[in-house]
Amino acid sequence: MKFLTVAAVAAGLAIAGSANASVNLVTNGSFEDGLNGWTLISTGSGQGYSPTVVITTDGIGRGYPNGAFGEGVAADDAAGPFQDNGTKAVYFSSDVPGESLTQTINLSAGWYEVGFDAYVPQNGYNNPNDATFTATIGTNVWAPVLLKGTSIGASNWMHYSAVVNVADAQNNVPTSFTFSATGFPAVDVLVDRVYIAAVPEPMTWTLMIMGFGGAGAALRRQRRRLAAI
Ligand SMILES: [Ca+2]
Ligand SMILES: [Ca+2]
Repeated sequence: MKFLTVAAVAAGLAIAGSANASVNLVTNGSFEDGLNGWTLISTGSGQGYSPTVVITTDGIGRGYPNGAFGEGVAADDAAGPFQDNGTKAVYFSSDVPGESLTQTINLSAGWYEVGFDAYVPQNGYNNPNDATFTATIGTNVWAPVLLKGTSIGASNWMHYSAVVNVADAQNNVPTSFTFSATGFPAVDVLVDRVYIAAVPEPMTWTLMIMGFGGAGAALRRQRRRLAAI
């Protein structure tokens, strides 16, 4: 049937041309299965320490550890690949550095797009100190994202991504995403839609190696004004 032939060709082009249609190598990057697939490592304790948890992002306010200290958090609506359409996200709120999520991923030599979405709740945004979120793939360390010092703002899902080259074939490369507080108390952050996907080698644009770029500024929702909790 001619119709089916045309449809197959179109699907092939989409896969070749966009990370959006390739495979997410991260297990449970949507956090819809809680922390399954991830190893959580905490390096802090004491006053201001709160364990990283997975909470529901359905807009309904709940107290920690089931919610973001009373603020209803909307589901991740940032633009970008691998939309999960779910209602779970991981929540980092400790004021004591740091908390990291790690999993090992088989990577062959080549180019990869890595990304995640972040959301700073109003209560966390009102905390006086900044915090960072960053990623490492094997020996590659990305410039940390400042959660309060950038345009992410409060109560807004923002997409971050970068393109990275893995020079040598690596098996079971540890891939880590790390939240670090820079003071007490520090900004909180929710993270969702973590992905790593193979992409074609960049040819003509300035490489963004080891540097995140916010890509959702033009698309972000108008900030909601919520009363401080
Ligand atoms: Ca999710
Ligand atoms: Ca905090």
